[in-house]
Amino acid sequence: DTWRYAFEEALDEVQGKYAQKFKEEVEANSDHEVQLFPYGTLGESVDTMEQAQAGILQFVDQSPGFTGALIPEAQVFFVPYLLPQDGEQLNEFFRTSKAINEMFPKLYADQGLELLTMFPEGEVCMTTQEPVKTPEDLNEVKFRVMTNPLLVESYKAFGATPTPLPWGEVYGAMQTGIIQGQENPGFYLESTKMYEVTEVITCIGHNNFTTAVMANKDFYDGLSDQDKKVVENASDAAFEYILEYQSGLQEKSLENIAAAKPDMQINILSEEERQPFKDKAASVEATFIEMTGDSGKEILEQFKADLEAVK
Ligand code: 6CS
Repeated sequence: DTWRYAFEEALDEVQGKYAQKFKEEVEANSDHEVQLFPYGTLGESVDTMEQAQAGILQFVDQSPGFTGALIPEAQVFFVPYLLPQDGEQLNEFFRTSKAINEMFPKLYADQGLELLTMFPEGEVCMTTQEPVKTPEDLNEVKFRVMTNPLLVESYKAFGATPTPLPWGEVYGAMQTGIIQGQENPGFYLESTKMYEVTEVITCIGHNNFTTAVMANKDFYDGLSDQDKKVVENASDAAFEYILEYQSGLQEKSLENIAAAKPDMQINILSEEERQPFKDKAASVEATFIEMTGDSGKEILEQFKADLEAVK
C-alpha cells in the first residue's frame, strides 16, 4: 500500500530532505510505499493539516508557526530568545526534551495526531527593505509572520505591524509593497529568493525555526507493532540525518545570497545591538502564559528545565 506524506517546503529544502530520508527508510524496511507531496501540491499548511486530520494523508509536516490555533501550547516555540544559539545544545535539546518527547505528543493526540518528531530548521533572520539596527527601525514596518498569535505578539513587542499570511502570498505581497518585511531561516531565504524582493537581512538571534512531523492517529494506532517500529525507526534516522544535513547550512546560505546579490546588506547584530530587542520581547513570555493557561505554563517550565539540562 501507499502512505501519503505532505510537507510545507520543496523536495530540496529541509523538510523535503527529511521526508525523502523517511521515505527511503520506510521503503527499505517494509513493503509500504511513501508518496511525497511537496509544498503547493495540496494547498497551504492549513489545508494539509486538515487532510491529515481527516485521514486523507497519513503523514504531515506542519511547523508550530501554523499550529497555534489548533494547539496553542505549540506557540512556546515563538517565545523570543528561548532556544539556544549553540547548534550542539539545540540539537541535544530536541533529542532529549521531555516537553517535546513526552508532553507535546499528548496535546497532538487530542487533535487526532501522532507526533513523530520535532526538529530545528535554522536560525530565523528578518528580510526588510531598510536596515534594522534597533527596534525603532521596525516602527511602521508591515511585517509578515506565520499565522500564529504569539508570533504576532512578538513582532508587536519589537514595534512592527505584524501581518499574518500563508506562505503562498509572501513573495507577491513583498513585491507589491503590501508588506515590507518577513522572517525565515537562511536556507529558505536563499531557496525562495526572498533577496530578490528585499534589500537587507538582519539576524538578531531571537529564534530557530522549528517544525513537527506527525501521522494521522487512527492510521498510526491501526498499524501492527512491526509497522509502528518501522515508522519510529525511520523518524529517528531522518531526525539524525537532518541535523547532520544542516551543519553549516545557515552560513553557507547567507554566503550564497551574498554571491547572488552582492549589494544585499547582511547584518548579524552584536550582543549589544540585540539587547534592546531582548528587552522589548521580554513581555512575550507572559503573553504566552495568558494565552495558554496552566497547560502552557507547565510546558514552558519543562521546556526551560530541558534547556537547562543540555547547557
Ligand atoms: O514562512 C513560512 O511560511 C515557511 N517557512 C519555512 C522555513 N518553511 C515552511 C513555511 O511555510
